[in-house]
Amino acid sequence: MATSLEKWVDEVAKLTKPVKIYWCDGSEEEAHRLIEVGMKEEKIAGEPIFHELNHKTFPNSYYHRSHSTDVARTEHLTFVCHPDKEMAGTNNNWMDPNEAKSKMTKLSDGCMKGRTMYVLPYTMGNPMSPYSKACIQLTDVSYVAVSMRIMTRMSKDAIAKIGSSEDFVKGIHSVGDFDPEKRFVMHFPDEHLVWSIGSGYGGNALLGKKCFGLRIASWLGKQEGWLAEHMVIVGIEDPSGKITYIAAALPSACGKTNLAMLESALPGYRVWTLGDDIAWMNVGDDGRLWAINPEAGFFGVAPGTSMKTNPNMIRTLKAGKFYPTLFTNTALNTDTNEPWWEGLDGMAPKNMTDWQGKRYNPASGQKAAHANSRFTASISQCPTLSKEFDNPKGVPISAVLFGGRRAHLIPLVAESRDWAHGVFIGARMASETTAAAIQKEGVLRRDPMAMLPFCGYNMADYFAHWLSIGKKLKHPPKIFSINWFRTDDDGKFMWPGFGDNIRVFKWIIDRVNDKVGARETSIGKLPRIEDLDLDGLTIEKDIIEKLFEINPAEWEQEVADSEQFFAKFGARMPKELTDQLSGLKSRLKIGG
Ligand code: GTP
Ligand code: SPV
Ligand code: MN
Repeated sequence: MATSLEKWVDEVAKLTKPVKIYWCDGSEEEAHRLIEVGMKEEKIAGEPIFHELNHKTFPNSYYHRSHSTDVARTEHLTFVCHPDKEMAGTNNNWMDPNEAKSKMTKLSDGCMKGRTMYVLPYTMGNPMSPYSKACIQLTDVSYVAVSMRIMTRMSKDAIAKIGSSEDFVKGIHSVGDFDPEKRFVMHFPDEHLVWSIGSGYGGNALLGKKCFGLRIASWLGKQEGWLAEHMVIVGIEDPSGKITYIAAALPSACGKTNLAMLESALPGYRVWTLGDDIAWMNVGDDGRLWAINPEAGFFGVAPGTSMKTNPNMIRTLKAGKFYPTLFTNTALNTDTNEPWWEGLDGMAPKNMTDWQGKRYNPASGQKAAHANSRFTASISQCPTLSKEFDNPKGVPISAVLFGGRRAHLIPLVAESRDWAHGVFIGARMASETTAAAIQKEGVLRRDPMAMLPFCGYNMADYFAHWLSIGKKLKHPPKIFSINWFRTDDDGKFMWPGFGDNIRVFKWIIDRVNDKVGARETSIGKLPRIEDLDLDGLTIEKDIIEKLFEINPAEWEQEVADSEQFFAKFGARMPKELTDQLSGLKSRLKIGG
């Protein structure tokens, strides 16, 4: 008797009509076979899917160029299909599930003709963890199959875990003909199903990541009492050897991967990596918040990554062994056969092709690598990997951080007054948009908890869920806001960032461990300048003061804008957060 899984695979194959169905086992040997197929047989726009890179300098690394329209997430083509539109909220594009199914069925009829359908069994999280989920993704391209092997725990264990059950997470993916007009990413939260067509790009195609790991998981978390968040998880070791775990939400391309493996500028401090993009957080029996990273790899932004900014990522990228490392839409040094991007150490190569494969002319004023070019690498290669990474229970979180790209207003660091005030800070978060999604860059938009594109249900209910989690925690983490991106009058970053961010984390963990005081202000608790460890840093005192400046006119604007943003959620907005807004107004003496 066929299992539910086998029946489902059969049903999708009848619709999509591949020439072959191949069940992956997630082995190293298999990944190499798939890369061979991508180098020799499969094509995108007439080009092979993979090119082998220089294995002397980049062991086991391969280069991939996407279709030219397929370079980032497409938020405008991403839908949440709850039966009830109100459940999806104004933060999501909504489509009736029946309408979405019939649309996708039409678009998928024969979409895998002439191609292989790969069946990818994987778990999000250590299969031994009570928090992990068994999933199956179907896809018709080797690039996605190989990427999923790096990013998840892919193995037949997932099939064993599913057994004859109907309860598994389903992903249907086809690149179709890459037509942006026929590109959709559809979520069916009640069926634990994601259906995506027309794109091979990470967040649109690696369905365990943003689609399941955040949009659908956030909805499961709401129902089951846990949180699925767009957060990095790190352990910060202080000179006494104590490790304090923190989770930090930053919007796309705002510094999570960098933070995840930061090389400390302060002696005696070390950062241990647990995750760089997604945290699933549960209330433990001990009343603390426990986090796991459901992923197993990094899908990171290449531009700006160097030995100077993020040496541990460069080391990770050069450590390909059991897992291949992929580079997508970077430039290619044609003399050395190495990937290249803006911001990499050293001089730009003399001879290179740009991310579209054309000979690069520096006089063109264009960038050689796409601004959202990325690498895909196994977390197992990271030299700062925490020994708790695979712990099925996860790690206990002592501080939660909310940050963004804010040229003005938001101080380098601020501690919230309490949990509800922290949720208010998260709910009010805003950030300048980046190349991670197809959109205009550099526009300030509200992006609560860095989840605006990823919360799979009504954001007002999500805020209420955050507030309710706080009530369940006997020992809630402290909540902070951070901002590395404040600029001066010339538009230059005032804070050096990267490895120097440890100075901020030192203050944060000292606050958590009750080792340092703070000054109360209208917007929260700020460090006393003398408590910040700025040893070895040349930065003028007035710049430091500017990083903490509270500008009344700017705050008045911020409050008015937040009020408008909250109003969009109508009566569903929790009163606790509108009360927080009134409290902030009266502390700032606005409208009083
Ligand atoms: P996603 O993978 O899209 O979720 O992004 P991310 O949040 O992991 O961002 P990432 O760490 O890849 O950083 C994105 C860009 O921000 C890179 O170009 C970095 O060089 C830059 N960046 C990261 N940290 C800092 C910092 O502390 N200061 C400054 N000025 N730039 C930073
Ligand atoms: C992001 O855009 O936040 C990413 C890349 O981390 S993607 O996986 O494409 O969402
Ligand atoms: Mn991300």
